[in-house]
Amino acid sequence: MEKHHIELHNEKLQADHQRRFDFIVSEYAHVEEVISKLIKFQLAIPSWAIGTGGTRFGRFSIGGEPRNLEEKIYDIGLLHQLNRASGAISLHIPWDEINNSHAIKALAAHYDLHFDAMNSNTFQDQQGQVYSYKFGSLQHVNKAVRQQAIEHNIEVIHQGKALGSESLTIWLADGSCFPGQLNFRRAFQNTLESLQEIYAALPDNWKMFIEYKAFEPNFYSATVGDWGQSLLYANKLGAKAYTLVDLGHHLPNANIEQIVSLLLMEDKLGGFHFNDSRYGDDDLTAGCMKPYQLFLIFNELVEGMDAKGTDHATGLGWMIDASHNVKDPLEDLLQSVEAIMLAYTQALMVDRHALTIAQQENDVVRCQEILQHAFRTDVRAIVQEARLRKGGAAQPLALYREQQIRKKLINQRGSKTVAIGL
Ligand SMILES: [Mn+2]
Repeated sequence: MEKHHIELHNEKLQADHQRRFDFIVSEYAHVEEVISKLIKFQLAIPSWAIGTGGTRFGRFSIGGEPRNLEEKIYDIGLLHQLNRASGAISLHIPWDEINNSHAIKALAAHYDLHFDAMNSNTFQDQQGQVYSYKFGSLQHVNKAVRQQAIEHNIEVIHQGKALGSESLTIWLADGSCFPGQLNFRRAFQNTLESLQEIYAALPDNWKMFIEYKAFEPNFYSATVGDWGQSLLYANKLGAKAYTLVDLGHHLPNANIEQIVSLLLMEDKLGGFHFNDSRYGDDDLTAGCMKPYQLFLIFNELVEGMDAKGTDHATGLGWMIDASHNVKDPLEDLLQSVEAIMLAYTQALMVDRHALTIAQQENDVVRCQEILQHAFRTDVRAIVQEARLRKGGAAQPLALYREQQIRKKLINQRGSKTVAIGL
């Protein structure tokens, strides 16, 4: 998008914004401090989120979807230009085909994007693959299958190194569908041994993220099924291994904010996947169902990171992991980023000193008042001000629609394109 479109859009909305921003500044003393943190905070967009997702029942293309990695980078660059908070891309191998890593790296840099965690895939069989992952990959009873999955992960590290990525996320579909199918202990030990071989290939400055998920595609046991199992692997592997929390990967009503707090205490929270859900791994837009939970999670993230002196922007890997069937994926991502920035801002505005005193005094009512006061504060003008100072659009979604971006993408790429991925 040309710069003057953003400038014109911002000029039109400036007076209205200034009035709302001045009001919040008059109410809160620390707005500038909050803005300086928002300016640095960036979310990674996964390459698979910019096409329409599907379900096992079908997929409905919106048209104009990216046909290759270059077009995915272009789309994420556009998001970043609009909100200046989507400055990273997370690739998935083999869904993303990297033919020339030098050129890909240069293209991303042109859009001010860097490469976040690399994602491996041993949950599907690829064409020409020797062994099948039908009964698992890193856990498999046959060492040859495990070896194939180990080598794939090491190959993903090599590809990531060439792009300047510094982390590998491993999510396994491994587990069992029926009682008796697996020896749980042997499956764990096989998985651990396989992870150890991958860990040995990690460069010194890299992190390994072990993502857990309670169920699906296996429905009886998952070999990395919860944060306890992930933490067991991470502790046994070493200092470069961390647990990754995906909001949709828990059993219903799990207290995710408590999980986050304890993982931070143990220096073992490595990364985060944002999405929202009502039932399971629904992969809906962040904050669309349970915005209060998102705020409570951010409240623990901020409290836990500050207790350790962790830099909010760089201490953890922040990524959106959502993909569904019915919205324009770029509009959906603009909504997710906005929801995350709002929850983060509200968490930054919690009166932490007052909360500590109220906790010490067992003043339960006051504790709730303090949290809900922050949650009920309209912080949209603060997020908008941070975005404007970074050169973004006052209202990214409104400008995206004004400029009829989807229509232009369909004209360029066609109405029947389907992005590679799920
Ligand atoms: Mn995930």
